[in-house]
Amino acid sequence: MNNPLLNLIIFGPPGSGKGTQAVKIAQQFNLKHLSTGDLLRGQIKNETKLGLEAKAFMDQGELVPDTVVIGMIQDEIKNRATDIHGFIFDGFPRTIAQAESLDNMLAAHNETISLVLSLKVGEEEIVDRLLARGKDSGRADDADEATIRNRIKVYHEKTGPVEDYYNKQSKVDAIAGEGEIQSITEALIDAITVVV
Ligand code: B4P
Repeated sequence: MNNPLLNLIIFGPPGSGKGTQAVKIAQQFNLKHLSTGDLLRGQIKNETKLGLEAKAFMDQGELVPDTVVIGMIQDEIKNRATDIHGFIFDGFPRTIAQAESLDNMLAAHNETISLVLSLKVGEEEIVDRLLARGKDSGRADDADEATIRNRIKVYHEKTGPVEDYYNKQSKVDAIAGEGEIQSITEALIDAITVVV
């Protein structure tokens, strides 16, 4: 029998370091890094219909409709390479509906979420980081403080409950997300090593 895949979720508010850390974790454990933010920005860059639809939501700091992101993730799971050891989901799921869909998609492949790594970062630190990134990222959603604060509000309203959803399954490990990027990576690797 094949070993079960290692399926991780890196979770946290915007700017908590999800993307930054997911790249390193994916490399360390040979996982496929799936960032819905990156996938959506790719669609915008290629000026697809989906990208045009998503851009209006993203620029305002609002969530893109569930059906759009769920469809994207479904395709990625279906077309996965055979030599990966699992997935690290970054920026997904962001709503309870997305979390339920992800559980169902994985169950269809006899898979499950192994661990949710929840990065804890204070609100003012997040605002500082995103404003700093906005100086050269060209991202409209990082460009002004009002949009960044709206993203944080949307996070509390719609995405925060996703942590409770996985807490009920005893799958969440909270990790301090402030400080040196490398020490946070090491704390994440230690937490993952417990479940591998
Ligand atoms: P994302 O691309 O997921 O945007 P993000 O939350 O800002 O990314 P992330 O949290 O990974 O950034 P990071 O901390 O690494 O989403 C963008 C938008 O897409 C959403 O608002 C939404 O509209 C849409 N979207 C995406 N997924 C969706 C979904 N599932 N459903 C609906 N809509 C969806 O980086 C932040 C900055 O902090 C960087 O500059 C980094 O260098 C810095 N940083 C990281 N760690 C640090 C540390 N320890 N110390 C100092 N700085 C650090």
